[in-house]
This record gives sequence, C-alpha cells and structure tokens, in this order.
Amino acid sequence: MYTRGSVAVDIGESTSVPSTKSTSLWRRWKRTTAFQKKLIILGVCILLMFLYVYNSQIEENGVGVRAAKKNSQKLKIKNQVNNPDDSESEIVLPALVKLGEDKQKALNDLEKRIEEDINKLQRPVRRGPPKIIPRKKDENSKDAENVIQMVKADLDQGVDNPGNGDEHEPVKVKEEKKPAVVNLAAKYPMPEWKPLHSELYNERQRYVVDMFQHAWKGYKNTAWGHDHSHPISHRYDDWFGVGLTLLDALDTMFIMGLKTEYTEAREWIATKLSFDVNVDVNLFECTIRVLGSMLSAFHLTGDMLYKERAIDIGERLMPALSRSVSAVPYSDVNLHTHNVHAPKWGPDSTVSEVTTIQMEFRDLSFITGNPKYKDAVDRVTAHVKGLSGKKNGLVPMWINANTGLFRPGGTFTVGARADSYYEYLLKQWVQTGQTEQHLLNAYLEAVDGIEQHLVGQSVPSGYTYVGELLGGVTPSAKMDHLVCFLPGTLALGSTLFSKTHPRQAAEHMQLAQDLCQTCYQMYANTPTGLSPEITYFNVNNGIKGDLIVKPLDRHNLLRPETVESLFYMWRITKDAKYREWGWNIAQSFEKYTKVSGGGYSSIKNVMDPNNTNPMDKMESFFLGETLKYLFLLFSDDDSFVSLDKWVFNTEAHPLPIKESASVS
Ligand code: DMJ
Repeated sequence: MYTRGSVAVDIGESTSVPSTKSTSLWRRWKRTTAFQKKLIILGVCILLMFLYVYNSQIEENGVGVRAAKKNSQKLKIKNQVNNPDDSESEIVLPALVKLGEDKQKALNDLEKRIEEDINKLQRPVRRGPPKIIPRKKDENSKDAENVIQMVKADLDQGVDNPGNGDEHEPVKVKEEKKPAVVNLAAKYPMPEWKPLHSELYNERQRYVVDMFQHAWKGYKNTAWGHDHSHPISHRYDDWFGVGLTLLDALDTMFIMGLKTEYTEAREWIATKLSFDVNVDVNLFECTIRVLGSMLSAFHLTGDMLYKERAIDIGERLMPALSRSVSAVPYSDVNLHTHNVHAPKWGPDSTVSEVTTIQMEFRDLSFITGNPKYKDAVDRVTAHVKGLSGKKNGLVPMWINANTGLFRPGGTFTVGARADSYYEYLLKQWVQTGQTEQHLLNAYLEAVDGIEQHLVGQSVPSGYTYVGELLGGVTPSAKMDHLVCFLPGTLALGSTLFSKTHPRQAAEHMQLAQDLCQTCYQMYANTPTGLSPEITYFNVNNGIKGDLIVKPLDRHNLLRPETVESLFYMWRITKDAKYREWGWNIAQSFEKYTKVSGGGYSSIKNVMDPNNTNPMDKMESFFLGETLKYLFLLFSDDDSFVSLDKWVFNTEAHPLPIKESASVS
C-alpha cells in the first residue's frame, strides 16, 4: 500500500534592500552608456523569459513529478507482480514545493495523468494513437459528444489500440494531398460471382452473418474507405490510410457469400485504393492484414486484381527487410518513400512481429514465381533459429534490427510480443506440405518449453493456464487473451504429426483441450460473458476464486483468439461443447458490444453489465477474424475452407497449402 506524501519546501521571504544600496545602483545605471543599457535590458528579458518557461514546465509537466512518476510506475508494477490482487495500491508522489490551491489542482491533475500513463504501461498495446477524424458533425446528442471526449482521451493515452502488445507509433501522415490511385477497374473487370458458400445458412450462421452485416453497415456509414470505424461518435481513424477494415473483411464476405457487400468492396479496391501513401506502417501489421487479405482474396476468387495489389503492397514493404543491416527487419517502413526505421519508442522490434510475416511473403513468391520475397523472410527464420538466448525453444520478446540480437532479460511469454512466433513455426511447416522439418523441430521444442516453464494450474479448480517468466526468470500467473490462439494451433499440429510424434501429439491435444476450457472460462467468469484482455490465475490456497481480473485489464477489444481455437477444436474433435461455447460468446458480443445504427464497439469493462463503458472503436480484426471464425465454427461442412487445403495466417486469411517449399 502506498500513500501520498507531501513535503513542504520553504522558499523564504525576500529581504528588503537598504536605501543606500539602491542609490548607488541608480548612480551606476546613470553612468552606463546607451549600448550597455540595451545589453542589460536584453539580459534581464532573457532571464525573465527563462524563468517563465521553467516555471510553466514545473506546473504543466512536473519536473520532479516525472521522476516520481517513474518511481511510482516501478513501485506499482512491482507491487502488482508480487501481488496481482492488490489493485487498490496508491501512488507515492514526493511533493515539490509548498503548493497554492491552483498548483495543488495542477498536481492532482498530474497524478491523474500519471495513473493513466501507468494504465497505458500495463496494457498490451499494439499501436499508438491513430489520427481520428470526424465523419459527420456530431448531429445527435450530448452523449455522443461525451463519447468523443472519452475517445479522444483514450487515444491520447494510446489505450484502445489492439494487438499482441507491440507498441506502435501514432500514424505519421507526411502530406495531406491524396495519394495517386491506379484505377484497375478496366484492366480487371470483376470475374463472374462464384460463391464458396451456398447462401443457405443454418440458424447460427445466419446470426453471425447478421452480425457481420451490422458491423459492415457501421463501417460503411462512418468510415468508408478508411481504416477503422468509431461507430458511436460517427468518426473514423486512419492508421495506415489504406481502408484497412474493408481489406481485412474482404475474404470474410466472400466466405459468407455476401455478394452485395463483396462487390462494393471490390469496386473500391479496384478504383480507389492506393498503397502509395506517405505513411510509416508497421511491417507486421501491414503484412498480416493487408498483404494477407489480398493474397487470400486472390486464392479464393482467382481474381487477378488482388494479385496485382498484393505485389504492389509486398514491394512497398520489402525495404523493411532488404534495407536492414542485419537479418532482422525494421519494424516500420514508409509505403511511399521506402524509408525504414526501428520503432520511435525504442530500439527493438518484438519477436512476434519479425517472425510473423513469413507465410505471406512466401506465398507472394509462390504466386509470382519470384523467390526474392521468400528468401528475405526465410533469412529471418534462419537467423532467429541460430540465435542464443532462448530457453528450451522459448524466445525472449525483444529483438534488435541493428544488432540482430535478442534483448537480454526479455520476458518469456506466449502472449503479447511473442505469440505468433510459435504459431508461424507450425503454420509455415503446414504451408509447405510438411516438408521443412527444421520448422517442426523448432515448434516441438518450443511447446516442450511452454509445458516445462509456463504452464500452471490454478487453485482451487485447477484451470490450466500459460503464464510468463518475467525478465526471463520470475514466474507470473498472468495470461493475455492473446494466448488463446494456442489451443487451436496445438490441436492442428497434433492431428498432423500424430504418426511421427505420437507422444507429443497426445500431450499437445491434452494441453489444447485444457487450455481451451480455460479460455472459455475467461469469458464465462465475467458478468458480461466477455473475456477481459488479461487474466491472472490464483495459485495460492486460501484465496477465493481461480480467476483474477484487475481493474486495468477489464477491457475487451472484440478479439478473435478464443473463437479461433473453438473453430479448430470443433473441426478436430467434433465435441459439440465447443460450438455451444462459441454460441454463448457470439451472443455476449451481440448483447454488450453492438452499436445501434451499425457497428460494434470495444468496451472498457467486462465486469459490469450495466456499465460496459464503450470505447467507440471497431477493430478491423472483428470483421476479418472474429466473425469469420464464428461463421466457420457453425458451418456443418468440414470441406468448406478445409483445413486440409488451407492454412490461416495469423489474421485469419486462408492461404493454400503447397506441396513443397519450392518456388517455380
Ligand atoms: C490480430 O491482428 C492477429 O490475430 C494477431 O496475431 C494478434 N492480434 C490481433 C487480434 O487480436
């Protein structure tokens, strides 16, 4: 428990100047030349200005409070690591000076901001605040205005940004002028509509399709052609400025057989999309969402429009790989200038981001016949494979593009910043027809490492969780929702190597089932039926309840990982409970995140059904992944997007399984 402290500093009274001294000063002043006077006056002005600026720095930013902020962040984080349940800890702030009322108020504001910063630090954050732009003038109500204010505040804090925890910078639009569009409509007329799906949905599929159409309506009404919809305030944001939600959702529409929506999206891609934007994008995010979506749409439809767009974006992303001084790519690349750099907020990339671009660039080589894309990403894989600093196949979470080395002392986790490294080891092996043995070996070793170092059981119910080794050594029973992709990946793998590795196959399947149960429990445990972003597991006898949700972790960003795993578990085990769980989750999304008028919104609080506190943002992966996996979960036909023919990238974009790794 920390307490607020205050130490008064006596700044003293000024003493009066004796009159004789002032008379002599006046005589001296009269004796100075006009030039000297000017110099003195100038000097005094500069001094006053300096004092003014310095003083306002103290008031606004809190010199000293910054140091206090650092300390209190450390203290609070440390405290919560040791005692995850203690969410009420207060923050210690050393006082600066004896405070007047207004300064006290300023300090209070500062304390609030510090707490908010701490919130930010403790959340897995993927991207910094994107530029948020009003779609329509707020036409409705005060409520909407309140939401806008709330959203602005959130964006300032960078708390509403999704993903697997790699912090990202704010969008950097270098110039306002519209990028050049290459209109491809005449070159590529839309091929005849040949849907994968018969459009005869079962009841639950219909329910999910209705959800998708409602989400799409929200996007269309508020953010058409932009990256994300803010469906409550009728605003949008541009993170990359490439119509991200539209692209991410494209193959979902095709898979669902939504001709009208698909056709209008295709029309926009043919006539309005430009990747020639002067924006620094994150290589990983742009690869999995944009390149992944174009490749998948190409494979599903055979439409050459998407192939051309895939090559275009692939070429623009390549400098992040080709310009790196090591085998490790830079995290950021400008789509127009091709400038590359490490993240602005630190020198290192996350391991997940540099190792989760391989499937997409390999596929780009397969469709073009040009090996350069595959070679570039295979080089990263080979390099990471040979790096020291792993622990039984587990990778630390940070890696440096200049040195090519892991940052020492990194946390071992299957959550934010490392998650999809493990996913892509297996899926690359699947992608190339199970021919690249080194990838399977690395995967098997890593799962061994997970079992050895990260898996634990909660008290009293014995839920299996995958925790973390903080700083590479200290166990923490913390599990990100992001970890919930793992049951699906484990189950997929175990079906494929059951003959060659029967012991591992059985163990992995058991872990998949246990962990999937836990992931569902993370939903069922809350009053909204929606999972928080992070859950801690109780490992001490005497404390009631297995799952602990701390106040700062109560948000839900409409993430897909659990329903993704439910889809695999259903396809692989045929146990109907997985569909029931998915059905419950779908209904909770509907009940607590739906925005009337169109769209769904992330919420800040899954623990209070009466005060979910919507965050007014619909992530692109809700349409690209969450709803797609729910739709596939309820499909009665296993040959529909069959796991024998397709392997899903980490953003749920299916890519074809090849026979080998050869590019011809
Ligand atoms: C998606 O962008 C991908 O699934 C990624 O691998 C991790 N997180 C988000 C969704 O949660």
